[in-house]
Amino acid sequence: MAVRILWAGSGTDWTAWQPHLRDGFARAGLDVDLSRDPDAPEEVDYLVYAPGGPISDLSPFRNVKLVQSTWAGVEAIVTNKTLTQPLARMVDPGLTEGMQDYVLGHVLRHHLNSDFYASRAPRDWSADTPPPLARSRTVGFLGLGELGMACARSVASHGFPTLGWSRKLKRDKMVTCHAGDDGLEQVLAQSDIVVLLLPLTAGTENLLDARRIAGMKRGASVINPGRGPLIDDDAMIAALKSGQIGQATLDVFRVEPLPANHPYWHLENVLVTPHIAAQTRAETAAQVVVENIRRGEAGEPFLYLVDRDAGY
Ligand code: NDP
Ligand code: OXD
Repeated sequence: MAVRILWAGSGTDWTAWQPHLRDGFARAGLDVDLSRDPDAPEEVDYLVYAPGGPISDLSPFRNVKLVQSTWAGVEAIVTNKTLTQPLARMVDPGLTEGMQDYVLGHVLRHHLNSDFYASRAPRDWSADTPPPLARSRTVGFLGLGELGMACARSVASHGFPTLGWSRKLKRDKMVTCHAGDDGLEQVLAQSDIVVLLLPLTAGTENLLDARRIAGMKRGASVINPGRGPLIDDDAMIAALKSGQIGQATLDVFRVEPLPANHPYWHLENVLVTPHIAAQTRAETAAQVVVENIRRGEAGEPFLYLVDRDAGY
C-alpha cells in the first residue's frame, strides 16, 4: 500500500517542492500518495509541515509517524498543544550555505564599515580610519548548532578570531567554545560583532537584554538572523541610540512583517532585512524529507528529531 504523505505547507512552496519530492521518492523506491488534501486525516502516515500552512490542529492525524518541518525554527509548532507525534526540524545543506553567505557578508560589511561609504554624498573622497585586519576583530556566535557552527567556521576561516556559545560545551579547532552564564558574558564582552543563531525557546527569549547589552564592547555590532524575540527590543533601541551598539543587521522580528512605524525602520544604524537570511531550498531539502520518510518505512531512527522539553 502506498505511503500517505500530506503536504501542509504553502501553495507556492508546493509548486516548488512537488517535483523534487516525487523525484526523490521514486529514486528511493517508495510508492507514495503525496497530496495536499487532508481528506482522511487518520490515514495520513507523514505530515510535511510549514508555519502559516493550512493545518493548526494536529489531533486528527493520530496515525502520523512523523511531522517533518520544512523550517529549521520550530517554535511555532513545538508549542502547539495538539502535537503528540514525533517532530523533525529541517537541516538542509542549501539553507546552511545560504546562512553562511548572509552571515559572512554582513560580518564583512560591519567590519569594513561599508555603510559609512554607502550613505555619503557623491564626490565625498574623505576616508574613515581604516578598519583593523580581520585577525584583530573578534566575532562571537550565540548558538553553535547546524547553522551557528557552519557560519562560525566560515567566519573563522576568513581570519576573524571566533568565539561561540551553546547550551552544552563544544570543542572545535576553529571556534573557541563557551557554555553557561559565565561563558555568555565572556563571549559578549570580547566580541566586536555578535551573531545570534539561537532557536526561540523559553530559555532564549530576551536573552540579549539591557544588562547583557551593557556587558558588550561599546560600539559592537549585532547580526540577528535567529529569531526576533531573542532581543529585548526596547533595550536594543536604547543601545542603538546611545552608541553602546554601533550597528545592527536584523532579519527576524517579534512581528513579521515588521510594522511600518517600528523604530528599527527609522534608525540609521539598523539594516532591516525581511526574513531572507536563509531559505530552505526545495531541491536539497526535499531529499532530507525523502530520507526521513524512507527511514520511517525501514524502521530506522528519524534524523533531526526535536527535543520537546528543550524546545528545539
Ligand atoms: P540548532 O538546533 O541546530 O542549534 C541551536 C543552537 O542553539 C545549539 O548550539 C544549541 O545548543 C543552542 N542553544 C539552544 N538553547 C540554548 C540556550 N538556552 N543556551 C545556550 N545555547 C542554546 O538550530 P539551527 O542552527 O539549525 O538554527 C538556529 C535558528 O536559526 C533556528 O532555530 C531559527 O530560529 C533560525 N533560522 C533563521 C532563518 C532565517 O532565514 N532568518 C533560517 C533558518 C533558521 P546545543 O548545541 O548545546 O544544543
Ligand atoms: C527557518 C526560517 O526557520 O526560515 O527555516 O526562519
